[in-house]
Amino acid sequence: MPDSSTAPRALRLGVAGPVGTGKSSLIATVCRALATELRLGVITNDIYTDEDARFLRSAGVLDPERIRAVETGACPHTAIRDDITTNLLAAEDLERDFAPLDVVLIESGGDNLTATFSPALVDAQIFVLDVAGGGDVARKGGPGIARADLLVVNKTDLAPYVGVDVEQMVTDAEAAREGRAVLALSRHDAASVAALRAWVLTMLASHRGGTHIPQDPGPMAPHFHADEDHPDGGFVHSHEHGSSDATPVHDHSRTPAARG
Ligand SMILES: Nc1nc2c(ncn2[C@@H]2O[C@H](COP(=O)(O)OP(=O)(O)OP(=O)(O)O)[C@@H](O)[C@H]2O)c(=O)[nH]1
Ligand SMILES: [Mg+2]
Repeated sequence: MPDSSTAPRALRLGVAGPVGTGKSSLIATVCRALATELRLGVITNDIYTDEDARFLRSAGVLDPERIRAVETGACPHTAIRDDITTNLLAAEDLERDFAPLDVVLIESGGDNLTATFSPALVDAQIFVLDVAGGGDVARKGGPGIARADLLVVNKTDLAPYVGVDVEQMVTDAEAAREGRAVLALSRHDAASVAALRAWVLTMLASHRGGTHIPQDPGPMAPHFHADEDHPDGGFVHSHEHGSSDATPVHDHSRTPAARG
């Protein structure tokens, strides 16, 4: 591994995916696998609480002070894609307070299939699905499934209980991703944890070597936000990005409730 003292800054690695697919657990697994050889930090994003940060602190996988919570107060993608200021400041604070860090893992609040990180916030991103969400999810597409740097099909140990064919799910995911990496993972399967660890180390080496170029998985589709303060009870909200770090354009056009 190259000397990290010459690295410009830590690799910022985003972890996104639907609610409950195992993002916090994956981060705990990465910390457990790498905390003795790498200097790590973690930032969690929750809408209303610091639940994920508390879970990770209690998992005892990292010095609790290296785990910081950002309370987004809004739907999670807002803070990881549209206005990344709070997360960027949290990452910079963490990197300064514990300099030098090798990797900062940033967990998105659990959202739906559409939320991805801005490449202005993270250098690389993992999108997490789980078998319990159904074997067909990998075929449903979306920017994270199609173009995250790594797609994880998580909780493979549960596959027999939910009637999912993991191999088929991985094959479907690979087809949706045009050859980008897919990893079937279970925290109970040591070989899969070793593969995840190896992927992180390879990404870190590419980041340090300057050969990894952060990719934008793409914008999300216009979608509905429930908002009880709004007279119509909700609004449609679209995100248009001319470039990765351009000022986002928001279209909060009022509309009767229609789920997206
Ligand atoms: N069987 C099994 N359960 C897992 C695995 N990974 C995570 N879980 C469980 O899945 C549930 C959700 O895990 P979390 O890590 O909290 O998921 P998350 O994506 O961070 O959830 P949110 O932050 O709320 O969106 C917990 O009960 C975990 O114990 C796994 O590999 N196998
Ligand atoms: Mg979590």
